[in-house]
Amino acid sequence: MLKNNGDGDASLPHGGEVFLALGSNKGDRALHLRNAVHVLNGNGFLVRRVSSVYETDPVGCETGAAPFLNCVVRGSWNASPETLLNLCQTLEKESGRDPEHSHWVSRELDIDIILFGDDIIETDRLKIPHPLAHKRAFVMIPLHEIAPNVFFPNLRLSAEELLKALVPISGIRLAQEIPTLL
Ligand code: PH2
Ligand code: MG
Ligand code: MG
Repeated sequence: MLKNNGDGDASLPHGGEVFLALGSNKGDRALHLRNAVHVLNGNGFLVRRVSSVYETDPVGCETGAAPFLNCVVRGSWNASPETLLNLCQTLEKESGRDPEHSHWVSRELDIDIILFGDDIIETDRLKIPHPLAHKRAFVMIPLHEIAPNVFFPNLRLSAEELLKALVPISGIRLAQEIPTLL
């Protein structure tokens, strides 16, 4: 069986590689992302790699929404995807995000689980691989930057192959003024 273990820990049941997409378009965007990386790392999510930070035009948000900062974080997690989701949601709330938010409005912090090893999960709370990830340049460009060969088990394609299918790409640029988050 194919394992998304890249240079991760193959002894973990899910192949060891978890990818999170982080986004912020409200408040001190860089601070929200930086804080999220550090708090994740201190709470059982071993951060191995963080992509560059990209500034991206909002997709599908309210009119006049500010641009996002987006990045992708690669790491390992040795508990269930549900407990990782709980941690992500706690972090989102702690950063000031309105818990009643709709999916498509501006937010201080959004953390989406993109890939959880080779797992395919479809529950009310969790859909992994994230069902829209492969259509979003603000996910696929940073993902491809740090893991071009990572495999989407549902689509049976790599990040590289999926990114190629996304052209033309617009509304995304390197956020030059943001120092690396790790
Ligand atoms: N997240 C959304 C909706 N739209 N647009 C950009 N550019 N970046 C995001 O992270 C983003 C978005 C819902 O999660
Ligand atoms: Mg999201
Ligand atoms: Mg989300």
